[in-house]
Formats: sequence, structure tokens, C-alpha cells
Amino acid sequence: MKALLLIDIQNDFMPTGSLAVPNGNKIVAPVNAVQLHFDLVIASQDWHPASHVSFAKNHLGKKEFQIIRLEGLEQTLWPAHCVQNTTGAEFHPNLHTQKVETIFRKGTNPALDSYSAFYDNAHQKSTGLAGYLKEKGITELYFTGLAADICVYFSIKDALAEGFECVVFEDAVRALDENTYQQQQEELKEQGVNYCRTADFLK
Ligand code: VGL
Ligand code: ZN
Repeated sequence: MKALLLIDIQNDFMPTGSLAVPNGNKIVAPVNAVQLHFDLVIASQDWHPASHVSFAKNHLGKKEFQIIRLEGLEQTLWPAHCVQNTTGAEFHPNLHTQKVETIFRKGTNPALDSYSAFYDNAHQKSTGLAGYLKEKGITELYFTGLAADICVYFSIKDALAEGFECVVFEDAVRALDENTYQQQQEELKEQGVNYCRTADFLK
């Protein structure tokens, strides 16, 4: 059985948002189009407290997009984004959410970032998504969302490790950094990830 994952399709990752992904808004139409063809649609939401450790403004003298070490992990310092209960954290207003069965929120721990929809960056705590999908008999995951090179990428890595087959709808993702995304694509293809256009899937 297959499920469709909508990763972080939130206002702050749109071109007008605080952590803008170029052309991020272009994914909304293809995401809506494929939703009707899945029995299970799940969304994730980046959901940070205002005090979150990943925000540059919470570190004296540090700049946005600077990389620091945090508990032995590299941490990029981002502009404040997806703060709980703000407009920036809401899904894109045109995203259809009627078919979304459950929303998994992540990045709620103020002291740790969480790119993947499955685990935090230190792999300390699960969101429960893997067990949830397995309980429903899901074996194949179709990925959409933002950003392709951050949260979608790390979600796919965890999904592979959990034994799911993974497909990326390539016109339903956009990257913060196009070069990083291209490199990751090579890596993930070698690990068995398939890339497919929504129009070909709908044919
Ligand atoms: C994301 C950076 C920081 C994402 C979330 O959803 O790709 N990127 N937090
Ligand atoms: Zn975040």
C-alpha cells in the first residue's frame, strides 16, 4: 500500500515567506492533483517555539545561514520560521487538506532541530510516523513538499532506513539550493529512490 507525504508545505517556505524556497508555491497545484489518487495522505508541519535553537536571532553575534556546532551536530542558523500558531506556520492557503488524515509536527523541542518528519536531527526521538505508516500496512511512500534538499531529503533518508520504498514527485518538490538537490538526487537514486512527474503518475 502506498501513502502520499506532504512535507512542510507552509507559508514561510513560500517565495513571500521568511525562509523562502524559490518557486515553492509552484508545487501546490501538482500536490493537490495527486492527492485524490491516494488512500492515505499525511502532512508534516515544521512547528517551532519562538525560542528555537535553529533561529539565528536566538544566538548573540551569529548571522543567518551561518553553520554552528550544536551537541556534536552541524546546525545551520535560519531566519525565524514556522513559529507555532503564526501565519508563517500555516499550510499554503490553496493546499487542499481535506484528504490529510494526520499531521505530524516536528521541531517543537526548543533545543534540537528536526528536518525529517520521522526523527529529530540527533535521532533521539521519533515523531511516531514510521510506526503509524507500518501499522496501516504502508510500504511505499510518495514524497512532495519543501524544501527538497532539507526536510524532504532527510525524511527520505529516514524512510529508506525504515525499509519504505520511496518515490519523489519531482515537480512537487523545490529546493533551497539547486546544486545540493542535484547531488542528493544522484545519491538517493543509487539507494533505490525513484523520481516521477505527477503528470506521468496521473496518466
Ligand atoms: C526546513 C530548514 C529549517 C524544511 C525546516 O522544511 O526544509 N528547512 N527548517
Ligand atoms: Zn525549521
